[in-house]
Amino acid sequence: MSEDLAALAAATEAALAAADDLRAWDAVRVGVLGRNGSLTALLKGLGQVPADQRKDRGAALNRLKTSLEAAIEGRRVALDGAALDARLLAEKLDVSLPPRPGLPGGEGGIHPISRTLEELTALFGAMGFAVAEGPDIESDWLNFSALNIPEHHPARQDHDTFYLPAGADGRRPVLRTHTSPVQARTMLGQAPPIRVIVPGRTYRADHDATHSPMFHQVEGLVIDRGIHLGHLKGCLVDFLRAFFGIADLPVRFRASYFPFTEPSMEVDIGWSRKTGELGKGGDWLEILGSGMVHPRVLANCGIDPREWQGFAFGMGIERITMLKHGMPDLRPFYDSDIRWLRHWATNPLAPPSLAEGV
Ligand code: 2U9
Repeated sequence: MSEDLAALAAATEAALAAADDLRAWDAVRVGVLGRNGSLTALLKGLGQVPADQRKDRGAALNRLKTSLEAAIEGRRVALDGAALDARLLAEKLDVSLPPRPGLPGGEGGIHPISRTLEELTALFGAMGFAVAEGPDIESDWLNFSALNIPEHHPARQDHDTFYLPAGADGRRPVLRTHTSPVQARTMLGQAPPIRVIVPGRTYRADHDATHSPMFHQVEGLVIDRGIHLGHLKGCLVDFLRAFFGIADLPVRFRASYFPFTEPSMEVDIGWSRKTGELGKGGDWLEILGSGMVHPRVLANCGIDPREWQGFAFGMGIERITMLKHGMPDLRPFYDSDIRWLRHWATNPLAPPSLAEGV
């Protein structure tokens, strides 16, 4: 190799070794291979080389170009690797550490929806209820027909259902409008007695300050011999007083209608419309729906209504959470606003305790 080429090779090697970050490396690359780079200048000068030397000089320049490109790329790979190592070291995170709710900001806190779910599980668990879950996408048979809501029943419109494209059977699956299909699945899958609560996401095409197209419900189902309205009332009064932490909370049962229960009752609790305080004030606030499971629903789900009876109930988890804590608006539940979360999240290291009251 002629002297000037050997000098360029040595100078580039030294400059690359001295470049200890990607910015310095890029300056070397541009200085050699760029439009005004030193190698580019040599290549441009090839035309001035006497004709008898031009072939050898051209070949030598090409070999030099290949080897410089390889050296430059090799240095980039090394610097990239070193930068990644440094970043991994600096951003080291111990994922096995517990959340630190004591830190300012309370990161790692429990979302109020999750907290209410934990409370429901603890309260109903103490009354002997298991938790059942099911899919968000259901057949219209499980979401409606099994529950005594026939094809052209107005309840199918009332629920503002989200339909999915039809499957091979020509029927359109739905995003479940309530968690009731899970109780139907439970009855179809296991013999009574049954005692379950079913918390989960539900979907209705509705959106304002008190409605979200996705919201959470908890429903409950008890099936046994000789179950009657007295069991329903005792269970729900005990639950409401424990959940709201008010031992003498007034509870009122009002006749209503649901296709899947007969008789059906809506349940109100006492509160003050003026102050928003629960438990006193002489006004009534609707809190949940309930009833004795319709014999046709039992039969649809493979249970003989002459032998078994049951009660069921349902409520909105956002709604009972808002009422318990005096939250005015439903939408922040899903906004992931860190200031709202810091205010409402609870300590993961202090789960609900029945002894202390949830
Ligand atoms: C089966 C049999 C009976 C579940 C019930 C209600 C009453 C009810 C609403 C309250 C407010 C839902 O969140 S909400 O819109 N639910 O009023 N739900 S009885 O009854 C069932 C369910 C399944 C097999």
